[in-house]
Amino acid sequence: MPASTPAVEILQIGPYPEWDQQPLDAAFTMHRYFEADDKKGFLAAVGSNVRGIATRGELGADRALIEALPKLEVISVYGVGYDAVDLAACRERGIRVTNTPDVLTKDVADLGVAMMMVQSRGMIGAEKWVRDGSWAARGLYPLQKRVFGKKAGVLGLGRIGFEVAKRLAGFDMDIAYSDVAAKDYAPDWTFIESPVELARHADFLFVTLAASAQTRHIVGREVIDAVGPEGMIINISRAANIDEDALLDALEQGRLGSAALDVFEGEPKLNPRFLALDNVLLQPHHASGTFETRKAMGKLVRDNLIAHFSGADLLTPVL
Ligand code: 8YV
Repeated sequence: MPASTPAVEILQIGPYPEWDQQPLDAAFTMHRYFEADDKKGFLAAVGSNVRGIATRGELGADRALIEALPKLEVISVYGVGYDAVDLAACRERGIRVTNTPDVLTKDVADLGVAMMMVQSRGMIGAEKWVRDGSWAARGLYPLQKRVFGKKAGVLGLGRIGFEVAKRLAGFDMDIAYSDVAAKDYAPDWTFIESPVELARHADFLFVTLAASAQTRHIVGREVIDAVGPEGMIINISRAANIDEDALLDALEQGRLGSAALDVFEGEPKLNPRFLALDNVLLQPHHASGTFETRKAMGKLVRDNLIAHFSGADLLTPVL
């Protein structure tokens, strides 16, 4: 495989770390869409020669963008989720799509479990309690909720859900999961088909589903109420899997105990109602955000593009 194909023009939808940007710039002619103030004008100027898109999971590529690129052949996603890429538009034109599965699975699971621990044990408030002198002035920090031995529900036992459940087993939890069918690789965990029934079982409900039109708002009012005032919902998938208004209502009214969220509708802006709540832990969509994983993701984005333009098999094709 040639190490560089600088004549190939790629539209870059979002920024990458320097260690990814440099090799991309060496291998291709990169057009930085995210830096253009006038996006339409930018596309009009460079779009006709663009043969590839390098994007990020949450940014994807919509139909309008795809249609503005008549020579587009491949979209390489920096992320496992490709829900923001218009796959129908890609299929119509035979455009290939790649993502970065596997390399991020364990980091994402780690963060989900860490969010459960931090929120359940009140660690953010406890840290403040130490720093602002409350410990000395006001005494002992209020007691918090136990994690070990509780009931967990994993909604979506794919790669990430499986790693979450494996970790929860280390906390002696009673683990159940929901998916389209029972998984033979999960003989020790209980299959509960209905998300509402799973939520009823769970003290901690992990949302680990790949997002699609079918899973939109799968966690709606009924599921949220089934988790209930003592329970917690942890979302490390996509915001669209949860009905955010229903979640906010339940958190505000105490119908749901708490939530720990890494993803938000309209991120990086988020609904200001979240900021007024103290029963929610907010993270800036960084479940895959470790040096090790992001380097592996960047390499896969690059290697998929290089494979495509040198006629080799794609490493991690979606389409
Ligand atoms: C990344 C993600 O944070 O894998 C995904 O689908 O959303 C995340 O890993 C994101 O794609 C980086 O921009």
